[in-house]
Amino acid sequence: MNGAEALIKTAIDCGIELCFANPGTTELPIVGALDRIAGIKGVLGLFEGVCTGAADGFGRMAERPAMTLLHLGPGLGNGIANLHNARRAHTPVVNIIGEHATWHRPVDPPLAMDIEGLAGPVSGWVRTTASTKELPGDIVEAVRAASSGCIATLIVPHDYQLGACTTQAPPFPGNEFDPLDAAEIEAAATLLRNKKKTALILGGKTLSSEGLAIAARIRGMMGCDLLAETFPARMERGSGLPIVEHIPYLPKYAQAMLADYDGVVLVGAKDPVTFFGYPGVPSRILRADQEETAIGTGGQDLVEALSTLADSLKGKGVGAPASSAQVKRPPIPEGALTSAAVCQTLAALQPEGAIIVDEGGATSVRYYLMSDVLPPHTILRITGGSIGYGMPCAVGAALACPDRTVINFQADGGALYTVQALWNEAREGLNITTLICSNRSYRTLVGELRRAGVEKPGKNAQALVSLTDPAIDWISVSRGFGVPAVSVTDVAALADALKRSLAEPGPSLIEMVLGS
Ligand SMILES: Cc1ncc(C[n+]2csc(CCOP(=O)(O)OP(=O)(O)O)c2C)c(N)n1
Ligand SMILES: [Mg+2]
Repeated sequence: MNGAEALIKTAIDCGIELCFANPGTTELPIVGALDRIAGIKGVLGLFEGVCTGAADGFGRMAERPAMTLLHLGPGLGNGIANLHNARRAHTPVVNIIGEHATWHRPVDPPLAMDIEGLAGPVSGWVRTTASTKELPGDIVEAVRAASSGCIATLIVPHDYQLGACTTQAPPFPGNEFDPLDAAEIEAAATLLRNKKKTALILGGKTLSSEGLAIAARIRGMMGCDLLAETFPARMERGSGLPIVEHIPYLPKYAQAMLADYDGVVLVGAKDPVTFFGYPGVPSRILRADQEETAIGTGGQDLVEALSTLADSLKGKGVGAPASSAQVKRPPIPEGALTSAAVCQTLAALQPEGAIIVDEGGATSVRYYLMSDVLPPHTILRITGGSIGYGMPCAVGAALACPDRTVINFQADGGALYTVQALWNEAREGLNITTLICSNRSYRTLVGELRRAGVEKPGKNAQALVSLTDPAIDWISVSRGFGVPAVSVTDVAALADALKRSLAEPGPSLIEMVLGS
């Protein structure tokens, strides 16, 4: 067995099933090993941002890592933006990056660069394999590190992939959480008991069905509010689960939401801050006089932390646990195809168990107000704010959950960063409906310009925020990648197209030409 085969065999033993790859010469021994050692499906991404975004979507839904296989520094570089999103989402991902043979590296060949330096900022664990015999152990450690909710990047020189490997991999230990911090839990319990108006701000795994049920119990006992971080990596929603509002993206709305709390408890969420620094607007959304405490910080099990907090409050609060909400669907709206109408049409038609990948930009904002008591569904959001995540994330989510419907609620600008993911949808026959929010602009940036005092962008600025001249021909783009597509300009046509798409297996794309 050579090093590459040992790498693949060990990865399979650690539970890796999928490899999103865009290989080159320095990864070819691993490509060959994928053929000789069965157990990992290779999925070619036509751009590395597709590989990394798909690994993010897979990891969010499967709750275990997929592998990426990327070519040297430049390949990793192309994948960085979606690794950034995955890092912010605490998604488990294992990157395997080929490196030049150790004997070739000193001549500084053209593709050589500092791969560790590039990997560091997005990775919780980075290593360059030191010899063939270290490879099996390195893979075990990489998968273990990733499983704790981070990106693990293993850089493997070409000659070590080719060398004979006789070492046995150590057993895969699985993921272990750090022990809970009793003082943290006590501080949170004290805040909830003593402060008048309080909220739990939830993030990470606390937005799972189990976590939300515990949060609802705490709300029932203490009368606190439940809020979610702005762009959660994954959130279960719908009937049977408590309604949890997201902290808004825009500072003034976020400040308004949080202004009246005497204290908040963070559980898997960070201290709320504005996305950007605006002159005269504080970066932190909470004021200094508002008390804040956090539980489950570090590598602890967040659901266990929340559950322990709930147990410690038992009998000391007032009220009963919140009851489940009944399903309430809005009707299909009438009239023009506005952002609100699009959101309402989706809410009216999305099936139970849908996975909604939201990179809807300015269009999807209102969806949340209309969808919190729909049949149960899962939301994946753009946790790191780096656009171009939606298309590949949908691919990864669909591969993780082949029996569920994936709806990619996708702004046009963001879609075009990683549009090649449509080809994967066609190639794998994935059950994904892509709703393109075709406002033919970087609408969010037009709003940001306005906030910066530019009411009417001039010709030059306009050219940098508009997607016209020519408008993107979405039907041709989509069909070109093998995905059937239609374009709609009114609500009735959207409802028809969406119903048809949801009823048929396989991918399809609907361009929604938006007025406002
Ligand atoms: C990788 C990356 N590049 C650039 C940006 C800056 N940016 C924020 S929103 C935006 C435009 C979004 O346009 P679109 O996806 O069409 O959504 P819309 O605002 O039109 O709803 C850009 C370029 C970003 N967030 N991430
Ligand atoms: Mg747009």
